Amino acid sequence: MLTDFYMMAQNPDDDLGIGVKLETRPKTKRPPLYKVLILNDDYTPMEFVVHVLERFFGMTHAQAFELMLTVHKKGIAVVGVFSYEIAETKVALVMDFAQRHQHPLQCTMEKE
Ligand code: TYC
Repeated sequence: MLTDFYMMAQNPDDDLGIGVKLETRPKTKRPPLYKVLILNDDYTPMEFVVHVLERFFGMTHAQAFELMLTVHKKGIAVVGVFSYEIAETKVALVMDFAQRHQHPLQCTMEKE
């Protein structure tokens, strides 16, 4: 919703067709959002994925179990939408946690 006002010369004879743009308010763009996705694999235990979703994405056990099953069946799912910094941190935390437990679970992010 942009509203720009143009002030033209007062005397129509002086009007050279050059408008002076007056900003009504500063332009502020909302920062882009990023989807955090979790991918299926054949080896990570289902309970581990459920635990990850509870621990890092604040889901209840029921929500986490349902989303884990969605990923298991469909291959991929969005687990949340965040600012760049939060998404990056969540991905790093999940990847580190999975690696430390020697599971091949993959977590990634993409611009919305
Ligand atoms: N497919 C895994 C299994 O059968 C479970 C799983 C679900 C793994 C979701 C990763 O993101 C995942 N043990």
